[in-house]
Amino acid sequence: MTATAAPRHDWTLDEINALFALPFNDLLFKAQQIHRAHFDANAVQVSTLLSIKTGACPEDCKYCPQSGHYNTQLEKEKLLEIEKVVEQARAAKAAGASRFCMGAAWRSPRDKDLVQVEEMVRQVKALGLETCMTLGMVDGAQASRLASAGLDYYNHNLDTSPDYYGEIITTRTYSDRLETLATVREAGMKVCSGGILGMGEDAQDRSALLQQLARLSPHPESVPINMLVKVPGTPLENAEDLDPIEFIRAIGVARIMMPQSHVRLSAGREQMSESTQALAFLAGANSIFYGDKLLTTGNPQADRDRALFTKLGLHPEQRETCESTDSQATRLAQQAQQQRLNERAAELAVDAGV
Ligand code: SAM
Ligand code: DTB
Ligand code: SF4
Repeated sequence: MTATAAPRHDWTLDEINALFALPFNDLLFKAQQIHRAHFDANAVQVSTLLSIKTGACPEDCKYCPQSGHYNTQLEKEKLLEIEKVVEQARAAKAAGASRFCMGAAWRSPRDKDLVQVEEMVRQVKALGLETCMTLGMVDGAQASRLASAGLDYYNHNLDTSPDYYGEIITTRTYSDRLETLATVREAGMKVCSGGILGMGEDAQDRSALLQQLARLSPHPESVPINMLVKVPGTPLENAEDLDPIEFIRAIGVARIMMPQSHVRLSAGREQMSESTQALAFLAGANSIFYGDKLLTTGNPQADRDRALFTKLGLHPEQRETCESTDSQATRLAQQAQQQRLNERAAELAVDAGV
């Protein structure tokens, strides 16, 4: 496979397992080559998260502090007021984030809540930030409303392999998740979908999760790889630690399989050494959550992340998408207009016998 081969959606488990089985240095070299063929290797996309509705969730996701099924001592909160969300978004932008991700502990949004949520999208977007939401399952009408409000990304994770899924969640199915992802794509939004490692799954499950993500066509633009945050009170509070090297391998394999996607080093960074994070960037991770909090659990302090970026020579990725394309289009239009004016002036000069 060449570094710039077209993205594939037909990865077999044997192929994926073979990538995982490569000598670590070979895997990272391959991942770096592919990474450099598609991205600025030192740019990292920076997103900030906010929980806009916290806790009391009817779903039973065994990893989640927000599930109403477990006692995690979490302070529940109703849907936040729009002004509070905008205030947080403004602070995230001032701190250097280019995308603002809003998460709600819902199985799916109620239509009456969507009115408020749409306004959040409009107002956050008006600040010049990209917008992302994760609100649970959505139907076609809800997805269209979010897309019309200007929502750029919808996050909905597959979380784990189809085989292991039933060990983690019983209140919604894997196909429910795939259906929401298809609905989001159909509505024209960008897709953010990934999973969680370290939930007691085996190596085969990690391969199968990546296989499912890569089967999505097009690939999700954003692929969050979360390391389980073990929250007391959840059934996974005592899950066995996943070897960080295995976690880095998964990032490298994701990079190779989904070469054009942003792979996000997501939850779990607070518990990770700087060296592990540096290896994750080397393996092709090029996005992070930035800010002192994820949804309900901790994330590295912003100044620690700034220091890490400086140490590693990384810089926040500029919003290259619409902004630069727009400004390029504006510049080209201005140049064309200037040329027409010059030509007209020359014609007039000839007519006037100058
Ligand atoms: N309720 C919505 C849903 O599940 O679709 C959106 C919010 S939910 C908290 C978003 C994602 O956060 C989950 O799909 C899961 O991948 C991730 N997550 C939740 N708790 C986590 C934990 N303890 N460690 C790592 N990731 C976690
Ligand atoms: C994702 O994949 N990880 C983020 C985001 N998408 C919404 C959430 C991580 C949550 C970690 C646990 C918490 O803070 O509640
Ligand atoms: Fe609810 Fe989402 Fe947590 Fe599952 S992951 S319990 S759906 S908030």
